[in-house]
Parts: sequence; structure tokens; C-alpha cells
Amino acid sequence: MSQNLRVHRLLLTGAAGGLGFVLRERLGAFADIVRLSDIAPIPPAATDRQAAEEIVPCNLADKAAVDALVQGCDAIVHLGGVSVERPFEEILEANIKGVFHIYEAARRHNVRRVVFASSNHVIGFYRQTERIDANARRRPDGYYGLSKSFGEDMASFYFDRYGIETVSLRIGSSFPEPKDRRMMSTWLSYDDLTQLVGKALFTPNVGHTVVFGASDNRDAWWDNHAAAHLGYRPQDSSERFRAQVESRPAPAATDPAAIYQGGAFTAQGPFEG
Ligand code: NAI
Ligand code: 15L
Repeated sequence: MSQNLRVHRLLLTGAAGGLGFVLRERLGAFADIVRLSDIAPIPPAATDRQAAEEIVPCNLADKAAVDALVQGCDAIVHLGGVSVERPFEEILEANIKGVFHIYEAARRHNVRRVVFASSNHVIGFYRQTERIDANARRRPDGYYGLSKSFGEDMASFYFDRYGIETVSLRIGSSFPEPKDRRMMSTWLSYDDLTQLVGKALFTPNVGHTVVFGASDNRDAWWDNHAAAHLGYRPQDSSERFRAQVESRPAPAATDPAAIYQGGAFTAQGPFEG
């Protein structure tokens, strides 16, 4: 990534979360100032960073607060929200209202680029034996996956109506290492995630692009040719973890973790009582 690809002020939502913690420092390569936001406490601004940091607490469900949060920002990396399957009412506030508030604020404050943390759970009901690309119809595997599907549609609408460009990252499993056999296919290393975020921020004319966020894993399920213009070239692979992962017992053939791309998420709920 060329050093002259920078914005002045970059907003990172979900900054107190797992990926927010990882990207907090790395986004300094892409911005003069990184504005960090979350509903949860964020450790104080650091002074040894490549970019200056601003901390602005915010509940994404609060439209006025999100409007103030976005004011003065040049681009948004939107990671904030509920990141697992939960009752619909929780997802509604943080993810569905939250993504609407982000785009409305982007429109009002003339932000032209959003990077949206979507998820593989938008297509979680495909089987692990299937290979799909970004044009495959979505098959959300729960309320969480539905909210990410809604977010992708929100991004599409705000591009068509207002010209705000988005790259929706359908992230697989971004952790230090794959935790199980399914993640051997879905794993996204932090370095590859960082590359993707850089491409998503600075590739011109992306309109609304959907890209699968996975490293160069041997048994890949996702074909990224529809996002070839991003020039994403994953440098890591889950292969070096294979022996360690496969030394643990395999799930039964009837276990959703062994059947569906979304794994265990496909079997959660209902959330009654
Ligand atoms: P995380 O759960 O660690 O972080 C999400 C953050 O959002 C949390 O710090 C939480 O406090 C914040 N948040 C929740 N509700 C909020 C609200 N109403 N207002 C403001 N902030 C709120 O999740 P993680 O792993 O860091 O993921 C980041 C994003 O990437 C999420 O949107 C997640 O859905 C998405 N993603 C992550 C994957 C992964 O493998 N880590 C895979 C696919 C998608
Ligand atoms: C996600 O969307 C979640 O945010 C993350 O915690 C993992 O569960 C990941 O998907 C996954 O599918 O492994």
C-alpha cells in the first residue's frame, strides 16, 4: 500500500472489540487521525501511534449521537455492532438501526467511502461442499446474518441513491489462528484483513463491492473474482495450523459445524422465553 494513500480523519466503530483492537494501531497507516468509537470502554488514546487518536463513545442505536460521531470524518470503517447470533431485538438496535444511522450520517456529512464489516453468515446456509461467489443469492443463517445482509443492501442503496461508495467485507473468521476444522476454510489473518481494509478504503470506483474476507486457504469456499478490481492478494494461509487443528476430534458428520459454511450459527435459536 502506497504511503500517500491516506485520509485525514478516519472513523473506526467497534474499536473496543477484537478486530477493533487489532485495527486501531494498523489504521494509522491510512489516516492522520483515527477516531475510535464504541459503546464499551476504549483504552485511553495512545501517544506513540502513527496517527493521532480521538475517542468518542457512542451507542450506534442513538441516531443523534451517530450523527455527531461521523461529523468531520472522511471515511468510515464500520465494525461496531453485535457480532454473534442473538435475539432479534438486540440485533435490531445495534446492527440494523446502527447501520442506518451510519449511512444517514455519512450522507449528511458528505462521507464518500465506507468499509462495512459484513460476515460469512450472510451466506451461512450454503453447504461446505459448495463453491460460491459474491453473486450467489444470500442465505443468511440467523438474525445476525440477516442484519449483515440488510447492511449490504443499505450500502447498495446509498451508492445508487447518493453515490456513497462501500466495500462490504464478508469476513470469514478473523482470529489469531483457526480454532476448528471449519475455520481452516474461513480463516482470515490479521495481516490479510489489514490489506483488505486498505484496498477497500482506497481503490477508486468501487460502487458497492462485496468481497469475501479469507486468507489463501487450501480448501476455500469463496471465489473473489467479482471483487478482482480491489487487487486483494492474500499472503497468509491456514495451512500451517492444519496439523494442530486436525489433532483434535472432528465434529460428527451430522454436526452443522461440518455441514454448513456458517457452521454452528445455523443451529442457534429460537430465542423464546
Ligand atoms: P466484537 O464483538 O469483538 O466487536 C464488536 C464491537 O461492537 C464491540 O466492542 C461492541 O462493544 C461494539 N458494539 C456492540 N453494540 C454496539 C452499539 N450498540 N453501539 C456501539 N458499539 C457497539 O467483534 P469483532 O470480532 O471485533 O468483529 C468486528 C466486526 O466484524 C463485527 O461487525 C462483526 O460482525 C464482523 N465480523 C467479524 C468476524 C471475525 O471473525 N472476527 C467475522 C465476520 C464478521
Ligand atoms: C462472525 O461473523 C463472527 O463475528 C465471529 O465471531 C465468528 O463467529 C465468525 O463469524 C465465524 O463465522 O467464524
